[in-house]
Order: sequence, then structure tokens, then C-alpha cells
Amino acid sequence: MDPESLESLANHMEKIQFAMGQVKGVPLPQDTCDVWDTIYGFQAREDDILVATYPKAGTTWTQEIVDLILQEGDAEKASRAPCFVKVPFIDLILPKPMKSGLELAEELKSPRLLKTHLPIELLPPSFWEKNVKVVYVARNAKDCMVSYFHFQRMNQGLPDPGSWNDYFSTFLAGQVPWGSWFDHVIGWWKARDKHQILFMFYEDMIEDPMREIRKLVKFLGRDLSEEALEKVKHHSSFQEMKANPMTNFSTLPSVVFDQSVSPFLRKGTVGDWKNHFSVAQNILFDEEYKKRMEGVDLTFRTEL
Ligand code: PPS
Repeated sequence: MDPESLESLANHMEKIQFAMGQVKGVPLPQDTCDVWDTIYGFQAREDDILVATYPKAGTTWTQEIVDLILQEGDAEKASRAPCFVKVPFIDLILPKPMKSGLELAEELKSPRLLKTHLPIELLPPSFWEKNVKVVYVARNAKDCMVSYFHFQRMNQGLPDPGSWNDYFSTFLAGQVPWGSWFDHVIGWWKARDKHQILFMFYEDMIEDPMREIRKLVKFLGRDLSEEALEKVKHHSSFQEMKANPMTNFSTLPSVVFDQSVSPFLRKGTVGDWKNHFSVAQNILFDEEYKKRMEGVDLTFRTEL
């Protein structure tokens, strides 16, 4: 993104906070809803790779790993542009003159790496028609909630999350941008065997990044040397990504992401929910979780 666009964006963003709308009951930024038919009609290409997640599940991390795999561990090539430019977010429309994810995607040469937070029922059908490979990353709901709370505090485009206690109820009710965590993970989980979907877990990636990188390499049909694999692991580590302006979002002005409120790469751990949930909230959450996940053979780890 060039400095002029950023400055112009900054001027716009002082006035604009994304209004929220809905598509088929899923809360989405109004600008996304306004061009929904265009987004839904997005034309995927056969060799696209899509990273799909519920927000805060490890999207940026996974994007970076996949791109580093495609670049065979070459960090310079992977740092050719900020992560939000090289991996277009197809369901986000930014104020003009910023390019939308759709426009950025059109401009990219194949093979394209794309990002979405859409629940599966809203995914543009061309991804299935073209049999695109999808990497879905899921993260336990408690840590997602905490990460999203801090993200909504710092992301000046998204609704203010209010107090932690308020946010706890809002999140559980699915009244956050991109909707319910439960619907999202369950929808994608049930579809995992019907399409080319690699279903991954943030907790597994934290536990053993190399094991998960190897899974990705295999899924993508690549063959990397041990040296290249080590480079992928090193350059996608939390510390490296936090220090890298191409992955830490520091190229965005503070009227968009105010990282003095909370950094984008905040903690990068499993179990930070324990520092936020009260005992009562934890009981309430576990009861709701049991109800919502009943009959779903999907297990998350909330601590390692
Ligand atoms: S977004 O805005 O939805 O695209 O956010 P997303 O990238 O999905 O999630 C951000 C959280 O992922 C953490 N993160 C990492 N963890 C471990 N290792 C690496 N390399 C890494 N990169 C990003 C990031 O810190 C956010 O989690 P929290 O818990 O807030 O720290």
C-alpha cells in the first residue's frame, strides 16, 4: 500500500467506522453487505489457495506459513508486500481509495493465496466449482473470544467491544462481526471431507509448528528440503512475525489499527482466557458450549 493511499485512508477513517449489516443473518460490515452479490460471485481459479478462519484463529500466521512454503522458505520473497496486500481478504471492503480484497485478488498472478472469514454457507460457490484447496484453521472459542475482544478494542473500523463483561455476552450470542464461533467451526468441520479442506488447529500449531508445517506442505503437494522447512518455521515464529513490518500491520496508520491499545501480534499463546474469564463466566461458558457442541465430534484444547 502506498503512503498516499494510507494517508487518504487515515483521513477517511477519522470519520468512518464500519457500520454493521447482515447477510443471511450473519453480522458483516455494511460495506461488505452492500456488494454482497459481487463477493458471492467471486471467480476462484483452480490453483488458488484459500485460508479460511473464524476471526482471530491464526489466519495471519497460517497465511505466512503457506506463503513461505510457496517461496521455499525465502523470507525476502515472502516480504514482498504487507500480508494484507499479498493475501487479499475477499470479504472486506475498505473505504475508497483503498482497494477491496476483490480488486487486489483480480490483480494477482496465479497461484493466488486468499483469505476469508466467511462461514461456509456464505463462501462463493466458485471455490467448490474449481475444487480449490482450503486451509481451515480453528482455535478454541475461549482464546478466540479474548483475542477478538482486544482486536475490537484496537481496530478502529470495528464496533467498540465495550467492557469485557459486555463482550462475553455479545460473543456468546454470536453478535460479533462474522457471526457465531459455533456456527463457523461446526459448518466447516462438517464439510471437511466433502471438499479439499485441510482442517487445522491453532493449538496444534503452537504445540508443534514443524509437524503442522509438514502437514501443510503435503496438502499443498510441495516438496521442501529440511533447510527450507527450518526457514519456514523460523520466519513464521511469533517473534519474527512481530518484528516484521510486513506481518505485524505496523504499516497501517493508528486510525485503522491502534496498536498502542493492543498489538496485532498480542500474546500468541494457548490459555490466555484464564487471565480474563471469571469463575462464573467459565461455568456459564462451559454450559453453553456443551449445548451448542452436542453431537459434534469436534474437540478443542483450551490449554496445553
Ligand atoms: S485476524 O484479524 O482475524 O486475521 O487475526 P488472526 O491472524 O486470525 O489472529 C490473530 C491471533 O493470532 C496470533 N498470531 C500468532 N500466534 C502464534 N504464532 C504466530 N506466528 C502468530 N501470528 C499471529 C496473534 O497474536 C493473535 O492472537 P492473540 O491471542 O491475540 O495474541
